[in-house]
Amino acid sequence: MVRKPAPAVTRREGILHRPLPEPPAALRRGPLRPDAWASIARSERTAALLGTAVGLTFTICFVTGLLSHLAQHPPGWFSWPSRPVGLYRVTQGLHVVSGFAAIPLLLAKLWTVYPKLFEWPPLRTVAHAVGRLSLLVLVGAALFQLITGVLNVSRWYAPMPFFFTTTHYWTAWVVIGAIMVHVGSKLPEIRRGLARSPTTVTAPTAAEPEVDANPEFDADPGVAEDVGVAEDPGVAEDVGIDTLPGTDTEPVTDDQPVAGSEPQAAPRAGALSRRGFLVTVAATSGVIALTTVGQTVPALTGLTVLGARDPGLGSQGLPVNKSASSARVLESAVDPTYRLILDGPRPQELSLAVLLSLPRQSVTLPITCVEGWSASARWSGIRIADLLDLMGLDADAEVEVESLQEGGLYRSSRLSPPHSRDPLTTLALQVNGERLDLDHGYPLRLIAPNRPGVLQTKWVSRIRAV
Ligand code: HEM
Ligand SMILES: Nc1nc2c(c(=O)[nH]1)N[C@H]1C(S)=C(S)[C@@H](COP(=O)(O)O)O[C@H]1N2
Ligand SMILES: [Mo]
Repeated sequence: MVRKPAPAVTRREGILHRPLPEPPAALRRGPLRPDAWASIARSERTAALLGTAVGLTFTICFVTGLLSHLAQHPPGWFSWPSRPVGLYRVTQGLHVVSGFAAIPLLLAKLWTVYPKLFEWPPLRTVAHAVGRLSLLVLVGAALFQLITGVLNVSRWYAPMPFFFTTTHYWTAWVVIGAIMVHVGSKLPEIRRGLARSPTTVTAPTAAEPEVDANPEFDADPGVAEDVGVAEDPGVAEDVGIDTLPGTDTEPVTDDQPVAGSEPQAAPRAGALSRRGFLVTVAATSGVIALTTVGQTVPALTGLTVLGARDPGLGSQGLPVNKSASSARVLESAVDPTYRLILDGPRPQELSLAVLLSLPRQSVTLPITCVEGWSASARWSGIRIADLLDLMGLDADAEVEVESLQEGGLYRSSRLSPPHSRDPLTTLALQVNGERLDLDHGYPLRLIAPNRPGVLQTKWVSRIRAV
C-alpha cells in the first residue's frame, strides 16, 4: 500500500514539520517489520473506547483527589463543608475504587496501542518526535499514579523513597495535563473510533492534521482491512489509513466482519475478537471495583478481597491505622496525671474525672481514611463547641487539636469552621458504648463530620487557639 506523500508538510512550513532523514531500511526487522502486529482486537475503535474509559476513571481520580487535597490543606478561597457527614466517604471511596478499576483499562489501552512503539520510521518530523516524547510522559505518569496509589493503600512504603502524598499530588497534574494534550491531538481519531456506523464517521476537515491521522494503526496494516477501521474508502484515503492494495473495503457496521469482502488475513481461529476483548477488560475492571468497594460500602463488605481494609475488623469493630504502640503513647495515654490542656483566652486543665463529668452527646459518624476505607460508629463524648465556649472562644475560632503522640505527620490537626462549630463535632470518650480502646485514641479522640481520617486526631492532649 502506498502512504500518500504527507500533504501537511508542504502546507505547513517550518522546522517542526520538515521530514527527518529516514533510518536504514535494514533496521526494519523483528517488531519493526511492517506486518509484525496483527490482532483484530486492536483497532482504532478499541483504542478510542478504552481511552475514553481511562480518561473517565482518571478524571474521577483527579477531581476526587483534588478535593481530598483541598479538604486537608484548604487555601483561603476554599472551604470543605461539614455536611453531608458522609461526603468525603463518597469522594475518597470513589477515588480509590476508580483508581483500581482504571488498572485493567489502562493496561488494555496500552496493549492496543503499543505496536506504535515500533512504527516506521520511528521519527518522521520534529513535531512527531515531540509528540512521541509527550506520550512517554503520559504513560509514565499514569502508571506512576496507579502504582504509587496501590502501594500506598497497601501500606507498602518501601518502594517509595519519596513522600507519597506530595509526589502523587504533583504527578496528578502532570497526568491530567498530558491526558488533555493527548485527547486534543487525537480528536479526529477519537471521534472516528467512537462513531458507531460509517454514516456517523466524521471526515476530517482541512484544519485537522492529516499527516499521521491514524498513527495507532499504521504499524498494523492487517487491522484496518480485517475489522473495518477504514470504513469508508474515501475517509481512509483522506486520512491515510492504510489499506492493502486490491482490498475492496466496503462500509461496514461496527464489530461486524467485513461483509462481502474476501478477508485476506482472516482472524486466526481462536483469536480474540474485538468485542470479546472489550468485554473481558470491562468485566475485569468491574470485578476489581466490586471487590474493592466493600471497604467503604457496608452492604458489599462480604466481597472485599482487594480492599486494603475490612471495615469490620479491628478492635471495637473499627480498623486501626496507627496503633497506640506505634504512636508511642502506651504510657502517656494511661498516665493518671493526664490532663486535657485548653490553651485559649481562659486557659485550664481538665482531669479525666472532670471530663467524664461534663455533659455528653452521642453521634453516629464515619471514620473515613484517606486510603479509601471507612466505617461508621456511634461516638459519645463532649461537644467541641461547648469546649470552645469554656475556653472563652467564639464560634468562628480556629484551634489546633494536639495529641500525646510526639512525632508524626498526623499528631495534630487544625479544626476550623464549619467543622469546629458543627454540633456533631465531638471529643469522644466512648465508641459503640465502650470506653475507647487505646488504639482508637483513649482517653480522648476527635471525631467530626465529613472530615478525612488523618484529621480525626487520637490521644488528644491539648486544644490550642490559633
Ligand atoms: C489505584 C489508583 C489510585 C489509588 C489507590 C490512589 C490513592 C490515593 C490515596 C490513598 C490518596 C490520599 C493521600 C493522602 O491524603 O495521604 C490519594 C490522593 C490523591 N490522588 Fe490518588 N490514587 C490513585 C490514582 C490516582 C490518579 C489516577 C490520580 C490523578 C489523575 C490521583 C490523584 C490524586 C490526588 C490529586 C490526590 C490528593 C493528594 C494530596 O492530598 O495532596 N490518584 N490517592
Ligand atoms: N494522633 C494521631 N491520630 C490519628 C492518626 C495518627 O497517626 N496519629 N491517624 C489518623 C488516621 S490516618 C485515621 S484513618 C484515623 C483512624 O482512626 P482509628 O484508628 O480509630 O480507626 O485516625 C487518625 N488519627
Ligand atoms: Mo487514615
